Amino acid sequence: MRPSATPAMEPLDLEQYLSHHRALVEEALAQRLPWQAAPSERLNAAMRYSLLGGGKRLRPILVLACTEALGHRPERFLPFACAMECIHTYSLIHDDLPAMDDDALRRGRPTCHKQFDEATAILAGDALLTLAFELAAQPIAGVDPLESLGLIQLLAQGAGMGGMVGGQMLDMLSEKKQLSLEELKTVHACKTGALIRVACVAGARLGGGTPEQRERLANYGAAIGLAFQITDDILDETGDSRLLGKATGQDQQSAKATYPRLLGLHNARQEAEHQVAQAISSLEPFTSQADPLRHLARFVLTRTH
Ligand code: GRG
Repeated sequence: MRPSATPAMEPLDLEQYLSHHRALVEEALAQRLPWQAAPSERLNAAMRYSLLGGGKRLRPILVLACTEALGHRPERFLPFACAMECIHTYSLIHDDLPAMDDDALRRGRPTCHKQFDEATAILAGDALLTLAFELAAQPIAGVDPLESLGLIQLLAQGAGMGGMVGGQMLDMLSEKKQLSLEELKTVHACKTGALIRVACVAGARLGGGTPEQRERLANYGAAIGLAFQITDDILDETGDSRLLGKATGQDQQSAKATYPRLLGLHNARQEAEHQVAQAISSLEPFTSQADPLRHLARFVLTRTH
């Protein structure tokens, strides 16, 4: 049966939680990454321009919040969390290129290829993807290196042909096709959902979760991943491009299949709410340490950017 309403949650200042965790991630991205290893100042500048130029930091925060749900302090896990943000940022840089979405604005600023040039943007994306694996391979105190190896594999699967890149290919091929709802769900699950789910599973595994806890956090991640993408489709139709920091109406212009187009705005919103309710119910056996995850699930639905 569909859970119709989300259960009551303890109050939590999500804004404060998000800004604290965003600051942790941003400090780590700016100060702790091996920037001095880049022999090209231009490549370094393009990578930093995109990586340090805003963004919600949702994926790294999910890694950290899942470890916290299992009773850990988050700082130890920052290198892996940063790896997730590097992969996400690379995907945005490449997605904005003329050969893909051809966007001029991202996170409220000129896209990487507009600020630099196309070749530099391609290389900055490539270097961020590679840097992600360097970070994910950093030993973490208290985490078995074999577990880390498994997480590197998980990251590759979520980011690669079976996940985000595969989903992007399906998405591009689908631009001129009528997709069924099931097909659209597959595109979304791969393109956007895979990385969000990986963030949650990685947090569960880094935090030493039991098989049941891992499965529950994986289900949480899959559900909020879908809710996130449906909300993204809705924001493309109804959102404010100034708040979003990118152009809106892109999907309509390209006649792309989206949740609002296939289901109508009202039903698309209901489906996103249903996914959020599912996500929250996946967390049922967790203590109040999982409250940030519960609140984050609602944030995915109500976000304006
Ligand atoms: C180019 C390999 C490759 C993949 C691109 C992520 C992606 C796949 C494309 C981005 C296109 C897009 C707008 C997808 C919708 C969902 C999404 C990933 C939005 C951007 O993520 P946010 O909202 O961005 O987390 P910030 O800027 O907050 O980090």
